[in-house]
Amino acid sequence: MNKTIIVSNRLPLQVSIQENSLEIVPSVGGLATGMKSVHSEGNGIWIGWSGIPENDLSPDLSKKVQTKIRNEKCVSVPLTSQDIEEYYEGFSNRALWPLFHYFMEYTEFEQNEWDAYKRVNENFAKVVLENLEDGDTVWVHDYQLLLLPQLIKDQKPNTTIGFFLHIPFPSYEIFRTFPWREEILKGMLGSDLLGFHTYDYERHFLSSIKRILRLEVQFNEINYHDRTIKVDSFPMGIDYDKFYNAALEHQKSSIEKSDLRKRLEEHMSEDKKLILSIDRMDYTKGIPNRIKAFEYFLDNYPEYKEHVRLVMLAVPSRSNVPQYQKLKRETDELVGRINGKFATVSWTPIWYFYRSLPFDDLIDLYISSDVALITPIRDGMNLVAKEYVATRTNGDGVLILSEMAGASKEMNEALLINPNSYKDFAATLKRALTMPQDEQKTRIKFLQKRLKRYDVEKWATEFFKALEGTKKLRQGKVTK
Ligand code: GDG
Repeated sequence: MNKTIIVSNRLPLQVSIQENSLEIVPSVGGLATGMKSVHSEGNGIWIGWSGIPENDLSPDLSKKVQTKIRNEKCVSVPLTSQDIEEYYEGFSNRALWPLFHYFMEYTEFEQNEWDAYKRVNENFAKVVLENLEDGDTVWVHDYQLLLLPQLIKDQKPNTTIGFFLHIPFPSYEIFRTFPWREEILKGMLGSDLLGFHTYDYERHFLSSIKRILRLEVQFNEINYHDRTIKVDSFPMGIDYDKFYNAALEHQKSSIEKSDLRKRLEEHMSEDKKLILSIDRMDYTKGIPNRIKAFEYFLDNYPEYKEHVRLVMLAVPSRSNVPQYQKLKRETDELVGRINGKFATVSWTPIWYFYRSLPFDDLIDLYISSDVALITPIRDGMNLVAKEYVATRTNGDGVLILSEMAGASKEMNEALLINPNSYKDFAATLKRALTMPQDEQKTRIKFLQKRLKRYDVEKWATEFFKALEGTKKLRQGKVTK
């Protein structure tokens, strides 16, 4: 029986090793949820890194980890600390991530890191090939594995391969600066279907294909080595019911409120509003911009002093990469400076949490906020914006969303802003804080309807259906 192999940098599980115990906990993130039906069907498997460097494990322990992971229908790709340093923190996060998000000034092109990127993609290919049988389908995820599709196709040309990019694909003018641009594009072209969050990313990719590789592109199909490769956009959704139902549950009067919720509610009244922002601590998310724009707002609309509070959750991320350390320092300083400038004995304008919170706290934050401020400088999609909307079970709440987030393309009823214009930002925040309930409800209703219909499971099945469609196309060609 044919199976599906999902491949991503990290496996959807957490491995924890204590002195005598080895524990594996499946993660419940968006991707894992979306892939559930694909992964659990038949003898499907998921291939990726376990999160533990191989050199930290004795051969015996490594075997035990592998067996336990196998029980979860996963196979781990062994990576050493050096691989992680050069391939993940290095090439993936110091070259590809900033370049694809238009942060040219942060981009570092190091030959040894490119070599490591190739080596690790080959390691992934080896593990995939060991587990691959004729007729299987492979679905590869994200920018850490751009070379993998071609590495598989070279060895097993009949395999159906799909690739989905979770971050933006930049315009040709940006992408052309990349020293290994041909190799990256050819790596991706090992796929039969390439998926992006938005039509714009798809368009940018096709433009690079035409101008760098000089390949023929017809509408959304590329002719390459006698093959036809399909390119399409599949905007990723969320597990809508999970967020909506969790919010309903938290609002039941029979449920004991958490301390966080009680503290948040102390600040809620007719004339006091909570503004929420949640992101990974990443320079693409526009955190310093947001704080400075909030300062501009308080300076220009002083009547809101003591009446609004920004609750800002920044989740630690990639803290070994220098630019992320710099961002953390800058954020700490800005929050300190602005709280120092405006605070009174009874009011602190910014509540800043630098940590990851449990799911239930996240729901409490979502349901307790009057406005969500999601203002990345550049973002592939942004699922937080969608989760906020899903939890508004009473139909109220206002989403302010950056035009630079992929999500803005399908969330027109949000208040869309350019995050670089403080003036626009402040005027929009004022508009959100004074928006009549009826208007809030109309906007949220439209947004919810769309998010419920196109949830993460639908996203995965649509991609998979299109991928299976390419298989039929190829088989048709062979029998003709
Ligand atoms: C990449 C792309 C694209 C956040 N804090 C906590 C927490 N979260 C969860 C949120 C949300 C997820 O993390 C973040 O997803 P985003 O989409 O906002 O951002 P990235 O991590 O940058 O993801 C992005 C995505 O891939 C999917 O393709 O949308 O553009 O950059 O689900 O809820 N969860 C918990 N505690 C926290 O403190 N439990």
